Amino acid sequence: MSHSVPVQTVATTPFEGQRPGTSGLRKKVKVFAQSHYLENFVQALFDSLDGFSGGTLVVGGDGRYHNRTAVQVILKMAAANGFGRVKVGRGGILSTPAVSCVIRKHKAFGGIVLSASHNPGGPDEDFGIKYNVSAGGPAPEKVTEAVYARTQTISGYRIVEAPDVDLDRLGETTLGDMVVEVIDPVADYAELMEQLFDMDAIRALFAGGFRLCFDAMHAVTGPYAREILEGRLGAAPGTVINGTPLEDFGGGHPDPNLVHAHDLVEVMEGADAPDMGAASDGDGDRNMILGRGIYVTPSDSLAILTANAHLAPGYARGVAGVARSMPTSRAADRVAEKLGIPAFETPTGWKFFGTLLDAGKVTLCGEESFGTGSDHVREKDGLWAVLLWLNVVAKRGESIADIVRGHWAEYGRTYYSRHDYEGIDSDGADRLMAHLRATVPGLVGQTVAGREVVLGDDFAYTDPVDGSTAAKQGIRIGFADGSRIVYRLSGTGTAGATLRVYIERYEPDAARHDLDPQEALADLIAAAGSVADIAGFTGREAPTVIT
Ligand code: VG1
Ligand code: CO
Repeated sequence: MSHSVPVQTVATTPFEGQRPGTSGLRKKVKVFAQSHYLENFVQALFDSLDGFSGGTLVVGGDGRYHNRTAVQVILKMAAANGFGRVKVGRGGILSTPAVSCVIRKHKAFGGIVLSASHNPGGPDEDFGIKYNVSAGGPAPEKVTEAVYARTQTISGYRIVEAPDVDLDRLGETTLGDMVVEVIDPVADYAELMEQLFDMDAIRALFAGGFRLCFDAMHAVTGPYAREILEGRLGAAPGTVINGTPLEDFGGGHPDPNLVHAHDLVEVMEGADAPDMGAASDGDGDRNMILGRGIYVTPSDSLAILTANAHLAPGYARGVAGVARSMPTSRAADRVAEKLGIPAFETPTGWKFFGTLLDAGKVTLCGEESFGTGSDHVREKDGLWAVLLWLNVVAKRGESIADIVRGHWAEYGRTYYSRHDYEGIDSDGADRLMAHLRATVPGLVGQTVAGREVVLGDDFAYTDPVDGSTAAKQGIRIGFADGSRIVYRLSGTGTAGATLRVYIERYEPDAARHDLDPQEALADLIAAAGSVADIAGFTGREAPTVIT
């Protein structure tokens, strides 16, 4: 049954700067709202893909301002370009891990995620678009570079002339020859979670009085967390706070860290704090884990989950290998060594984990930026990490603090911190990186911060599965005692530049596991500032955000 709707080819001219960064194309809403801007990018994407005619596309976003408008455009362009079906989340909502899950489960050709993740939302804030391939993961660089190249030569895009689709009613309608299926955004994802975790054990944990506070930060995870935690697992009503997705995330910055998740931090620091605190970001792929009186760094979380994943039914067979992004601390490497499994170090961004996951070389992956995930999907997954922690706590019968301290006692503690200098001048940032590129290799053999420098380079990566390469992925300074300083510029910002400085130090002595990380790292932090002359190049005396 086909309803003929006119397909229009609209003439257009290229926009500059449509190059996807660490995780898709992110710009201010005002940029995306210009006529033809989104359309050009979407057409460039479709022009760069082969063989989707009649295939299925998954579409959803984090619900931020402009989400619904963009979904309607994409539906009409997908119909005009020959997709057979689009599965779109009700209200245009799908978390990033849910998109990955739906693509995989329904063998879709690919998916489009509308999100700028942890960046604020609203008319004056950020928007973003990202393409995921049929395995469910972010498109690799060869795809994103082809899309970018196409945006520079584009002269027209295809779109059907039709009224908007009702995104709020579940079920199927047609747009020309294409079926639009509005799906429950939570159902497929929740079913997958039930297959991975010991739901009975977690239910018993909650029934026994264990209390969790989950801060959805007014972003996409609210409906998922309510359904799974309060609905299926019996956590007390009110466990999920800020659980309704808002277009502007309540004016906040939906980034689950100690600075931005202030509502959660207040609960955890208050009298009668719950046993566990957790938060997720704008699009639901990040997580922060807190215990009573303890903050679990994302790097430690990856290491601890690697050591304990076998306690969850989905990972009972063990972990094949673990991968972390380069700036993520080496805590997971020490677990891998003990387990006798491989550990991989990849550039920043989830797209670099895809080949390793597809090849079965790794089961768990993580990034220091509050990202943890596994081979269940091809994205990092915030709620998944919370559920795995709950599963581990339920099985071990220990508090989060005891689990973390026990881990440190067994493997040593890796003190870790990231210092961000946000919104700095791009030229200064580029000059700082050029200065480091020129001088850091010469530090090898010298003493910095009382330690011998054994490594000084700009990280370059060759994918062990497909041989693809990525250069200039961050300046590394490695010391003989295992300490590291890493510098890189953010690839997700929309204004100016952000310098990220990552600092870590390994401390095997359990008698010294109780230091404040900023104190434990003080000499390395000072060295990081002087080696890069951060004050000189950026004009900043202190970072804007410390995590
Ligand atoms: C940041 C993080 C990186 C993460 C990326 C996308 O990138 O550092 O680890 O993969 O955000 O996460 P950058 O280039 O700004 O450092 V999300 O939750 O924004 O999709
Ligand atoms: Co995110």
